[in-house]
Amino acid sequence: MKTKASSSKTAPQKLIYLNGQLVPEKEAKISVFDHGLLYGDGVFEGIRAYKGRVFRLREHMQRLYHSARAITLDVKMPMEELEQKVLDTLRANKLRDAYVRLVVTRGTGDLGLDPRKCRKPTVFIIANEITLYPESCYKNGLEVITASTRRNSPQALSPNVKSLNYLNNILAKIEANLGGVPEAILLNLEGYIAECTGDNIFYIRGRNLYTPPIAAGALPGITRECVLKLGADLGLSPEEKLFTSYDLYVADEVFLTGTAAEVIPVVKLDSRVIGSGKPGPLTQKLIRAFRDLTSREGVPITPA
Ligand code: PXG
Repeated sequence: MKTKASSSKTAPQKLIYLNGQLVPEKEAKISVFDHGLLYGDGVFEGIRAYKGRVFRLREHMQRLYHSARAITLDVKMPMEELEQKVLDTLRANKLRDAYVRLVVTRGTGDLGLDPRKCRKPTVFIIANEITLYPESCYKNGLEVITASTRRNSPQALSPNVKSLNYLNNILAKIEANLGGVPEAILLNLEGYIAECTGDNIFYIRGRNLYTPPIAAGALPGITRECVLKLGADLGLSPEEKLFTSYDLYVADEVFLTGTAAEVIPVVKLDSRVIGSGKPGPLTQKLIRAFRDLTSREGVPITPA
């Protein structure tokens, strides 16, 4: 009989796309002089595949190329070609339901921070099985806290840029960990709600659906965009507006959105019960609508 250890030894190694080649995980190495590592100088995307289709692939690629353009990082590959590399990586790993991490760094340079020393970008793609929140979190909702760490100023770095600098988010995540909850809300410097460490935030009051504007310090989430549209389809009035903790405390329903979390209810914030203390009916409708969308739409991994 095979033991767990012996079967994992024989398990095939994951193939990583790295600078033009698919290489076994153990050989997928980058230089200690890579500015992605030395300075967080780079951009990334987190993408999902559902049942053999990549959800909103073009939107993720566009956000990546806009992020790169905004920091004058030349990917040196047309977007359509890199899009194919994402599909190639999924195919090579025989994955149909997956989480894809696509990273472009400034590349290898010297110890100074001048990006001109980095002559070509480092591009890698990891396609992995996805670890999700357990289904019980969707049924019962999450508890979250407000972090004391404030969101970086949008005037210092545009929230549109999904950069490799996640220390601001990680500091808030540490607060969530210390508080024993899975997510933390970040306020911006003015005290308005911005977003969570890896998710956007929404609340519902009556038939109104609110989320902070990008200028408040929120990433223009692709799930956020889908939910604004699905909310309107369900007869809600979606609106981007500035709001504070007060609005969440007295909301009917609160939920988070993100590629990993999808649409997930929040039932407790800073130890206060939100709404009925259970996932609200409209949030449940949005969860179903989003799941329906991900099962219907996407770029096939294997062309028909
Ligand atoms: N805000 C931030 C700061 C994010 O990083 C989102 C919102 C949601 O955006 P999308 O496009 O996914 O709907 C993200 C997404 C993780 C993880 O492990 C999540 C993200 C990035 C890195 C890791 O949950 N981000």
